[in-house]
Amino acid sequence: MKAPTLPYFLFNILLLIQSLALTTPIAHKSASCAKLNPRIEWRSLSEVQREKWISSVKCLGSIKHRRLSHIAQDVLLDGKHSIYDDFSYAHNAMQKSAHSNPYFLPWHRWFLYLFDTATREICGYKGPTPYWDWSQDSVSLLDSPVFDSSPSHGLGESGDCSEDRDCTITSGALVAPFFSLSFPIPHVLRRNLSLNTWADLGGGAHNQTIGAETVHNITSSFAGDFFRFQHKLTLMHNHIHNFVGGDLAGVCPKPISEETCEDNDYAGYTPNDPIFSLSIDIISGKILFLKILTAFRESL
Ligand SMILES: [Cu+2]
Repeated sequence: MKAPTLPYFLFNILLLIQSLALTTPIAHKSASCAKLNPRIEWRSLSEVQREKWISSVKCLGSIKHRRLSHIAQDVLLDGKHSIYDDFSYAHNAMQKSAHSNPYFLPWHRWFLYLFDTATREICGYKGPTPYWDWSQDSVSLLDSPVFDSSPSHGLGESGDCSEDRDCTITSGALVAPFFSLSFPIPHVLRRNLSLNTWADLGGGAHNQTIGAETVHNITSSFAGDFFRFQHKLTLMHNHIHNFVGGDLAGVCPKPISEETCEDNDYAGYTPNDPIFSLSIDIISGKILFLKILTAFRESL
């Protein structure tokens, strides 16, 4: 395990992403990349590969550091925050400026690149970069193999939402005390799988709104209108957050009231759930990102 040098620079790097994404000219290189990290859909990974990836995530969560070096007023943190927490912190800090606008795709792509790099350079992960193609599960989302209860290679099922349990997960490899989170307050991972209809997110239950047909409609129906395309794409991705619920939906841990959560802009700690990097990858990652951009460019 190497020294955790990345977190001290991570936040500033993420803040720079917006300007870099749109101001850096695209270099047209003909040379091919020296090394490509394959992206593999979660269900195509072996159990050993899943376990190794989850272990690298837990490794990032186990490395605590004293402070972020360049946060506002140079506030000292209490030494209980981990490298994993840094990613949630950075995402929340960028909640308003990297969402619902053209920065959404490039910023998240870069965010995932940094996260993937951290698993490799800090925690020695050497396997493929996993993603979750949720459109494959749209007919039966609750049965997705992503929600596996295995204590070694499973990401866990829905949480226990009975009174005072706050939808804490009780199965899989990410249960306490093996994985814990710091933002907005210390807590364990929470999930609340739900197929509720979210009319404001485009209508229909979650499992009806993230299928291949929706993906096709979004990529082919808004020729010449980037902003409507952007809007619909954002709505589709919101369905994944809200279907999984809990941390991935930006719901604050119970001791924090909904009002306080909203007033303090705590809703952006969604990378608290490692499913974040799997689910956002279909949008900003190689597969759907290229598919969407290609379809959109061709429609212009
Ligand atoms: Cu985001």
